[in-house]
Amino acid sequence: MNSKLITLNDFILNRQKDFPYASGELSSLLSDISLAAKIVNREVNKAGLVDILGATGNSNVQNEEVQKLDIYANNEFISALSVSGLCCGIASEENDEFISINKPGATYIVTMDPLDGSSNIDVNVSIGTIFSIYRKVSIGDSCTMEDFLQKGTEQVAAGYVLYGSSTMMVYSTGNGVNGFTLDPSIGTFCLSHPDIKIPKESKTYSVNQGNFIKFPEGVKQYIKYCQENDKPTNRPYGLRYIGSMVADLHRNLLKGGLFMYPSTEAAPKGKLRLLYECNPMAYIVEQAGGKATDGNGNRILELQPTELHQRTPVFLGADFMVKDVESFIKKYSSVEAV
Ligand code: P6P
Repeated sequence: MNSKLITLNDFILNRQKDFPYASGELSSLLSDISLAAKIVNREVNKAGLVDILGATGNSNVQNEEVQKLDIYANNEFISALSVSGLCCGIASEENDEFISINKPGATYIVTMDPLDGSSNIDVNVSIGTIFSIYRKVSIGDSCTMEDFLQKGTEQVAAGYVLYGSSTMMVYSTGNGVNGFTLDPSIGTFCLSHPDIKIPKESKTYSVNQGNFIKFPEGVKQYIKYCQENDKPTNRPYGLRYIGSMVADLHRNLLKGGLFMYPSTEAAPKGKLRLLYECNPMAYIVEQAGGKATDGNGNRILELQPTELHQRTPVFLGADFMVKDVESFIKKYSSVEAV
């Protein structure tokens, strides 16, 4: 193996030294997640060849059509986390209630979206897995709702797997963000994007422009601002929107920009879920030097969750762009959306 290659497992173990009291359990849990990611990747890569495309004909708690690969991915990550011996509970987008794992002494809980963007599976657009890891805070061996309703600031790790032109795992344990690309020839994630930082020079905004008419007035005015001709501020910005949060966020992380999923009339609290989409992504973005809020000056990571599947408007990416859109939202907050 190339001596320059740093594998994910080597990296995790090397970084463990950053935490003098680390027991190695978090390292082991991250390795278990990466194994499940490789298994899911194998099925994602051949989804067009086996009977795993398409919908199951059922809907999940979000009232979204459940894709066959959603269920496969959910089962794989639940299985990996259950056998790890380190996780005592899982909150998944695919499950109405949290899953309690009877592992006396297990000290972590995980929130996850096992296959985000799954509506794109059948058209071969990049999809992803999003995860957050928290310490168990409740008393006793079994996890309780209290363990899952922790603020995002309490995350001990968060990350995503992007099943795209290559498969990557990007995560942080609070000491910066690092990206690993799966080398299929050796079946190993290798360090490819060390110490990711969001570029300061950002020229892209990412939003479902089709919802424009439903956005709050301040968001509409900000989008118009993005489209104005002003060379000194790199405007007009480019619009990039894939419709898979992991893919859109990953592009912003590497190329800069602002990702927005604002509230709309149809979704007054926004569409994206706090526990397993916005919090992990906000953690990653802040660790990469960016900013993540609900558009009204509230840091995503400081929002107090009250239910497993609650939603929040989300604006995350380059610090100055989040501040800009917030200034427009504040300026027009008294103007009703028209
Ligand atoms: P819309 C995918 O369904 C998802 O949950 C995110 O991955 C993505 O950012 C968003 O919804 C896309 O939603 O309404 O623009 O199709």
